[in-house]
Amino acid sequence: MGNLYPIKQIVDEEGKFVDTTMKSLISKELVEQFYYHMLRIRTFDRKAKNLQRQGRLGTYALFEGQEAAQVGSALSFGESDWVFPTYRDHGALLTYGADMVRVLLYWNGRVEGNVHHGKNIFPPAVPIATQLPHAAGAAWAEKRKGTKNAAISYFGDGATSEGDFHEGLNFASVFKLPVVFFNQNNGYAISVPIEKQMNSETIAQKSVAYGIPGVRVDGNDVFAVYFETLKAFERARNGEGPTLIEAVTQRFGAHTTADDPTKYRDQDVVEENRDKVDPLLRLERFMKGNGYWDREWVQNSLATIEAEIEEAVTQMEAFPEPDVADLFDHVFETLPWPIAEQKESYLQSIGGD
Ligand SMILES: Cc1ncc(C[n+]2csc(CCOP(=O)(O)OP(=O)(O)O)c2C)c(N)n1
Repeated sequence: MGNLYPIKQIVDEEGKFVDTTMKSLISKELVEQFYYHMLRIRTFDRKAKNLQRQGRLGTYALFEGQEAAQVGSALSFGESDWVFPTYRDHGALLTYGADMVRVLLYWNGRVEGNVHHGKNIFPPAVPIATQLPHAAGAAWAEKRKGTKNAAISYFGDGATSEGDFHEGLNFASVFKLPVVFFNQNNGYAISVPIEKQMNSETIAQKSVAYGIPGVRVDGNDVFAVYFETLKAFERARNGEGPTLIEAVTQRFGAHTTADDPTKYRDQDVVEENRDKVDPLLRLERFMKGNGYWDREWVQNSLATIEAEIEEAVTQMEAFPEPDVADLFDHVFETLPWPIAEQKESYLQSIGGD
C-alpha cells in the first residue's frame, strides 16, 4: 500500500518556501514569535538537563529536536482550551503560558508543579496514552455545555500501541468531540524504534479506522505544524469533530536523563543529520533568507530568556520545603488507623511532632 499521507511542509530543510498558500499570513511578528519560543524552550531544556546532572533537579524528560512541534502546536491554542500533555510536552506548556517555576518544581517531584493558575493544563500523563480518553472527556463536557472550547492531547508514537489511544479516538469520533489528537512521532518509544512498534506506514493513517481526518506534517517545520493545528482547532470549534495530527520529528537526546541512547541509537548518525533536521536551524535559515534575521534581536532575546530561566531556578530552589505529612494526607478524608499509626511512627522517627 502506498503512503496515503505524504508529509505536509510549508518551509523545507533549507528554509525555503515549498508551499506559499499561507504566505500572506506569515508576518515578521509571527516568525519572531516562533523563533523566540523555540529558543526559549531549547534554552530551558538544556538548563534543566544541566541542573539534573548537578543534582539540583530529579529525572528529567528532554525534548530537544521537538521544539517546532511543541511551539507550533501550542501557539494555536485558545485561552480556555484544555491541554493534556505527556511528560515530554513542557515545551508546549511553557509556550502556552505555564508557570516556569512550577514546571521546574514538577521535575523536582513537587505536587505544586502540577498547577498552572489560570490555564486549563492537566498534570503530565506518565502512564502512556491515558490522557487521550481524558481529553475526549473534557471535550465532551465542553460540547455538552455548548461552549466553543476544545481540548488537545499530546502523545508519542509508542502511545498508539495502547488501548487508550483507540478508546480515545473512537469515543471522540462517535460523539464528534472538539478535540485535537496531536502525535509527536519522534521515532522511538524509549529504545524501541517505530519499525518495531507497528507495521502501519504512518500514524496519520490510523485516523481512517475511526472515520476522522488525519494529517501528517513535518514536525520540524513550525509553519506546517502551526497552520495544521490551527485548522484542527477550527474544525473542533465548528462542531466538525476530532482530528489526528502526526508531526514527524526527532528527539536528539536521551528518552530521559535516566536513559543511555548510545545503547540503541548511533549517535554519529544523529549528529550527522542534525544540520538537516534541527527545527531551530531551519527557522534561522528561513529568517536569513527572508530578511527577518536581526542579530541584535536574537542576542537580546537570548539574554532575556537566560535571565528569566535563572530567576525561575532561583525561585524553584527557594520554594518552601514539602511537609512530610503530605505523604499520608490527602487520600482519605479521615485517616484509617493503620495509616494514622504509620504517620505517627514515621514523624516520630524523623523527630517531628
Ligand atoms: C502504560 C505504560 N506502559 C509503559 C510505560 C513505560 N514508558 C515510559 S515512556 C515509554 C515510551 C513512550 O514512548 P512514546 O509514546 O513514543 O513517547 P515518547 O517518550 O517518545 O515521547 C514507556 C513504554 C508507561 N509509562 N506507561
